[in-house]
Amino acid sequence: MAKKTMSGVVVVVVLALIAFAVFAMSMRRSHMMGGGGMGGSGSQLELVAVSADGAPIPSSADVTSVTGELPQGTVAQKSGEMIVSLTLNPYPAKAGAPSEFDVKLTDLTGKSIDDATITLDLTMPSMWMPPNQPAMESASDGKYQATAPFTMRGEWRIEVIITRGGEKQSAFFDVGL
Ligand SMILES: [Cu+2]
Repeated sequence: MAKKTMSGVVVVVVLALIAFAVFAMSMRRSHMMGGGGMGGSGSQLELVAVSADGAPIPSSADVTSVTGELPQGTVAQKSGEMIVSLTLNPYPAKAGAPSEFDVKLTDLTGKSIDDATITLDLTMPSMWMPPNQPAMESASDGKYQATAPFTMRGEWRIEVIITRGGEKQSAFFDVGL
C-alpha cells in the first residue's frame, strides 16, 4: 500500500518536471515563431566567443593572461596575433533597443592596437536578416565603439571584421536574447 503511494508520487513528480521542461523550452523558442529558418539550434543567452561556424571557443591562458578576469558581458578571444575583447552594453542585450558594442584590441602582449578599421556584421545563424553592419568608431587605447540594435529576439552572431595593414580577419561571438 505504502509502496504504491510512493510510486504514485514519483510518477506525479516526474510528469510535473517533464511538463515544466516542455513549458520552459517553448518559452525559449517562442521567438522563433514565424521565423521559418533552419531552426533547431539551442538558444544560449550568454555572450560567448565562437569560431566562424559557431563552435564555442573556451577561454585560454593566452587570452586571460592579457585581459585578466573579464566582467559579465565581456568576452575575449585570440584572433591571429590579436586579442579581441567584446563588451555588450546593456547586458543582457535587449531586442529593438540600441545596443552599445565596445571592442578592445591588443596584441598578444596586451599592447593596444589603434590603427585598425573595424566593422560589425550582425546576423542570425537560423534565418536571413536584413544587413546590419555598423562601422565602429576608433578611440585611443585600442578601443572601438558602435551602437546598433538587435532587431529581434533570438540567437545572434556578431562578426567583428578587423582590417589592419591591408589584412582582413574576423572574430565571431554569439549571444542570445
Ligand atoms: Cu531574425
